Amino acid sequence: MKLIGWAIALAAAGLTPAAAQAPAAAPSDTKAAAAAPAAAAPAPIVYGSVGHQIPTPGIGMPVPGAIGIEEQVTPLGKRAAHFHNFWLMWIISLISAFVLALLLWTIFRYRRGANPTPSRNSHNTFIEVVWTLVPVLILVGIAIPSIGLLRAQYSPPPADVTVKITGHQWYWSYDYPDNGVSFDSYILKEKDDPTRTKDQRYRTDLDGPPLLAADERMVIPAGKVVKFLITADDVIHSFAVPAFWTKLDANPGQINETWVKVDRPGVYFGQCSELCGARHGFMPINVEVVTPAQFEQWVASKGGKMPGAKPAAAPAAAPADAAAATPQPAQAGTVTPPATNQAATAQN
Ligand SMILES: [Cu+2]
Repeated sequence: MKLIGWAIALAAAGLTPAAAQAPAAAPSDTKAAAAAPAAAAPAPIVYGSVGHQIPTPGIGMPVPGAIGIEEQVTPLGKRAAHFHNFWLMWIISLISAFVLALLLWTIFRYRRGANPTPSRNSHNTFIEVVWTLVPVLILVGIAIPSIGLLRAQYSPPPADVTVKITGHQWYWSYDYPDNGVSFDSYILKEKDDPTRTKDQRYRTDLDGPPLLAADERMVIPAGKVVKFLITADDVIHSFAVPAFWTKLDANPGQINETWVKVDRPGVYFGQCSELCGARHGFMPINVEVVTPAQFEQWVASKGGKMPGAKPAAAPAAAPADAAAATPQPAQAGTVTPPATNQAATAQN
């Protein structure tokens, strides 16, 4: 019993036999950590490297004064935008013009001065059949391509990459379950933002437009089918990237699924599109589309692996692999200042 009592006492003090050996190692770790801040100061961002590609003005972002839909970069988006711009807009414009012309004609032709004795007809079978059938035919004509689009949206082809997207108050987190990569993404504050801490990275035009630039971007490969699994861990958010034709609610306890295939590399911006609280307007979405080779490089820089590479990488060899991957030219600059996310969490 005494032994058990001692064991309990040691455990309570955090000095279980295993833990008891730790203090010997801990001080050296602490020293290393103490020495680290000077040596491992936030690495400078290398713009143009993977994860920090420079956005193209006007592409994948809103443009002041512009109207209409953003240029689409996914097959579904192109199809939907074409349907909207060249069918729906024409149909509703013609119907509106036709109804306006009928109204004007009625107002002038049948005014009291021009038509003192009004007709007393209350039925006209032919015209009643026409004004019932024509709208039905128009609606059927619109419904057929609409249903085809919906079907395409909810019938994803087999995914090459899967990204789980979680909305939080007020930031996004991205997990690549097949690659072992996970990170959070916060808005980049302006340089003169009084809530920005001294060491917190601030936005520049190379990151993206104000209120739309994030410290970490979701990176996906071009020309590949990417499945998005969208959820939330607190309240309802909405994952929206206009250039992808993507807007899907992120509901707690539920996973909504959609997919994209982006052929053109670039940086694409979006925002949470569901009122989710005080800082709803400050949780931007940044998606960087890179070549498949750059994507592999990015996954390695995040400490992950490509699914096919799993059997080759034994656990013991993992650090060596990571080290081998590091010296690649673009890697050095892709390290994000470690303080950023934590500081941002405190700020948010
Ligand atoms: Cu939100």
